[in-house]
Amino acid sequence: MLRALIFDVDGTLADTERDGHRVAFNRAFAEAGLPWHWDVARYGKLLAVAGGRERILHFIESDATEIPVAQRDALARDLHARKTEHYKQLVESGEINLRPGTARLLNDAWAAELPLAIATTTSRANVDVLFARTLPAAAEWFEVIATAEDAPNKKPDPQVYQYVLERLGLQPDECLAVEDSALGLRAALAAGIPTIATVNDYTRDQDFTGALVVLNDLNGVSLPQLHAWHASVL
Ligand code: XBP
Ligand code: MG
Repeated sequence: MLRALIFDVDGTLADTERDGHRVAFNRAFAEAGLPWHWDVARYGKLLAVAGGRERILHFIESDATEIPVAQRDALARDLHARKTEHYKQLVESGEINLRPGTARLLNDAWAAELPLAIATTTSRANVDVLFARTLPAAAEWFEVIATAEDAPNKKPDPQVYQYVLERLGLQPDECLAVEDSALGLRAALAAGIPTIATVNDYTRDQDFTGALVVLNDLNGVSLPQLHAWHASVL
């Protein structure tokens, strides 16, 4: 029986990466006087590393080896904190919208009293500002909002999903996860949660083996359809 829906945020509920997080990283680099710039294609490759701070560290290790090893952690932490401020400003200025079908599906689940949760790798501040700007009612819709602060081991580690399951008090097979990326899918599956994929331009060609279904977006997806997909694995 399906007792809860667990949503990823970045790439799933909203297209946040190309015009949100990527731009915010570049603003933080420019502000710090660094000559780094992540274009759309390069950022797509960098998304293989989950977590913004981890992504910056990975970039330093490959492209900025002149930064002394002893300074890298602190630099990545500082840049990431500034990046979060730039991201919040971008969202507040209306640059980021929800993806098709997401608001309606969340609303339907809320109306049907099907519990909702969030399992994301991003920081809590980013989730709060996104909901405040795009879906003000949403803050009270989610029984659990689990973010980087709750689960430091980033996807594909299942930690954030395990945290959500514990907080919901549910078994993995009583839930359905909704993810946009292979990393997210692997995290949810590693926690034992049946998962549907809703892809975007960055993730379309990734390996979604194990997903119940792979969709272009959530437009037209109904609650009965979600129940049917979930029932198909049991
Ligand atoms: C999202 C991430 C995050 C964002 C940037 O993955 O990996 O790192 O790209 O946000 P998922 P932060 O959608 O699988 O949760 O800079 O706050 O990490
Ligand atoms: Mg995602």
